[in-house]
Amino acid sequence: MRLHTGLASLGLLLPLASAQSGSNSSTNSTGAGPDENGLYWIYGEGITAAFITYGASVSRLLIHDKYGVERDLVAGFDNATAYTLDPVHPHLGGVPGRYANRIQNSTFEIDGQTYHVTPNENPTAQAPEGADTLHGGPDGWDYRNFTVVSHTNDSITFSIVDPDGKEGFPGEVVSYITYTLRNMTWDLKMVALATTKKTPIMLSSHVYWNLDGYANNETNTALNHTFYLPHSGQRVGVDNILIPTGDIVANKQGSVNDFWSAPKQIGADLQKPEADGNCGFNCTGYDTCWLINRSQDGPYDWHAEGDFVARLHSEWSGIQVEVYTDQEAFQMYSCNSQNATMPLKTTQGLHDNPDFPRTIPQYGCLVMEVEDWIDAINHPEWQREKKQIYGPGGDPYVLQASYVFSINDTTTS
Ligand SMILES: *C1O[C@H](CO)[C@@H](O)[C@H](O)[C@H]1NC(C)=O
Ligand SMILES: *[C@@H]1O[C@H](CO)[C@@H](O)[C@H](O)[C@H]1NC(C)=O
Ligand SMILES: *[C@@H]1O[C@H](CO)[C@@H](O)[C@H](O)[C@H]1NC(C)=O
Ligand SMILES: *[C@@H]1O[C@H](CO)[C@@H](O)[C@H](O)[C@H]1NC(C)=O
Ligand SMILES: *[C@@H]1O[C@H](CO)[C@@H](O)[C@H](O)[C@H]1NC(C)=O
Ligand SMILES: *[C@@H]1O[C@H](CO)[C@@H](O)[C@H](O)[C@H]1NC(C)=O
Ligand SMILES: *[C@@H]1O[C@H](CO)[C@@H](O)[C@H](O)[C@H]1NC(C)=O
Ligand SMILES: *[C@@H]1O[C@H](CO)[C@@H](O)[C@H](O)[C@H]1NC(C)=O
Ligand SMILES: *[C@@H]1O[C@H](CO)[C@@H](O)[C@H](O)[C@H]1NC(C)=O
Ligand SMILES: *[C@@H]1O[C@H](CO)[C@@H](O)[C@H](O)[C@H]1NC(C)=O
Ligand SMILES: *[C@@H]1O[C@H](CO)[C@@H](O)[C@H](O)[C@H]1NC(C)=O
Ligand SMILES: CC(=O)N[C@H]1CO[C@H](CO)[C@@H](O)[C@@H]1O
Repeated sequence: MRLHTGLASLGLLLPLASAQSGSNSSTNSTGAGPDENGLYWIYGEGITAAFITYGASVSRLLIHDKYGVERDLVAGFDNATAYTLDPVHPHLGGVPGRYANRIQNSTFEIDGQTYHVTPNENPTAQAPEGADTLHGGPDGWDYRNFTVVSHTNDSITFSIVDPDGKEGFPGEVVSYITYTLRNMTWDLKMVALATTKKTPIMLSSHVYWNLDGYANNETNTALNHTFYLPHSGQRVGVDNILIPTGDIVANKQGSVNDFWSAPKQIGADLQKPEADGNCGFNCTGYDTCWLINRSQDGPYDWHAEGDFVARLHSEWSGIQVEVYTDQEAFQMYSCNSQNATMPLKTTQGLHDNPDFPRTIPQYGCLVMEVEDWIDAINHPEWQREKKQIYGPGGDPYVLQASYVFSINDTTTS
């Protein structure tokens, strides 16, 4: 196969050829390989996680709460095969790609040429397959098995080769996803190269969090989680199927979408009329792309301690996570469409409380996605092309993030 020389300059020349064959020869040299459930485990101080090849998804993320009880904070299934068998509950902890979030009318233009990608959301009479493309299409990256190219005690690297024309996207994309654990911290690094043609690339990590490990005995929602977006006074304006209109909207202080002026519980404003329709037609809640404005204070180091872009905290468990990233937008989805059909894992929930069935109810979780400005490929007026369009010989796409966990035992009473 062809050598991807661009990766060498990134210090990323990995045994792609052997990995491509699907063998496990390179996976067990340093790590232990998958367990009987198809999970690849890695370890850091105070944190343990497991991943699966399907979507390069995180399947377990274990942190001890303020009482010392281990909690599994991410939604998913007990074993790797179950993910592929339940198409109704997708995107569980994986990497949406090659273009996360929605593409208006499933089209975009590069250098005067129009491309049509496969639609998969919001079907209408005129567009029976869908009016837009969500998370890279019906066979986006998080519906495919990645290859494990490296697995050690504290780190795992997955790769995917996305062929030219797949889901309608131009050119081949080769990507490496590396997850590493250290002291109470989950580090993510995603690199992608457009090897043959110019193409849009936008990745993210799509985890359904519940900082109580879905085991809160007072409420089974995440509405009492406190959320804070200190750099996000603006958001991307959307229409009633969540397609960006091009307008950048102010989150006025005290409004439903204001999480910048002070931390606020997710449920705090959902009774306000302004919350109705906030996540699309007939939807009350959040599925919002906030912008991250940091450059006003000059150049910044995205991982400077204390300069997180988002913070989520649950008083019940005491578990807090601060999200650091080099990305310039942040999506939060409050699980508005969950409807108590997604089962909890055996590692989660209450096993003896009839009040709380072992499923995820509406508002029972929270998705947090670091990303670039959504659908910027259809908004040249935003001038994001260098962050969205990649081609052979150019810079690689890079996404970095750190999820820093701690125990914050602040109580409001
Ligand atoms: C994986 O490795 C084991 C142990 O070396 C070997 O027995 C097995 O055949 C390998 N499987 C594949 C698919 O190569
Ligand atoms: C793996 O990492 C954990 C956490 O850092 C450590 O406690 C453990 O000793 C390591 N195991 C091996 C085999 O290195
Ligand atoms: C995997 O999980 C599914 C859903 O919980 C279950 O039906 C299936 O039996 C499990 N498979 C294995 C091999 O454990
Ligand atoms: C992906 O891997 C899972 C096991 O981890 C397997 O059940 C499934 O068939 C694989 N899917 C494809 C498309 O290879
Ligand atoms: C949507 O795309 C189709 C071609 O797929 C085109 O005919 C139509 O004009 C587009 N609609 C809008 C609103 O851009
Ligand atoms: C982990 O972080 C905690 C809190 O910041 C610190 O007290 C501890 O020394 C760190 N451990 C290591 C091995 O760095
Ligand atoms: C709820 O859980 C907390 C923390 O584990 C525990 O202290 C408390 O007793 C539980 N309350 C009930 C009613 O079970
Ligand atoms: C939990 O959230 C509900 C709804 O937003 C609110 O009424 C209640 O006061 C909150 N409870 C705590 C302990 O913060
Ligand atoms: C609006 O949502 C509610 C509950 O989510 C549902 O019962 C109702 O049918 C929906 N209405 C329309 C017009 O879709
Ligand atoms: C629950 O949500 C799933 C996924 O959106 C959907 O397929 C299913 O029809 C819904 N079930 C009920 C009972 O509303
Ligand atoms: C702990 O959480 C509370 C409520 O979310 C917040 O006000 C406080 O700043 C947090 N403390 C730290 C050290 O992060
Ligand atoms: C898949 C596989 O072969 N896993 C093995 C990797 O190595 C560890 C430790 O030697 C074994 O326990 C696994 O079975």
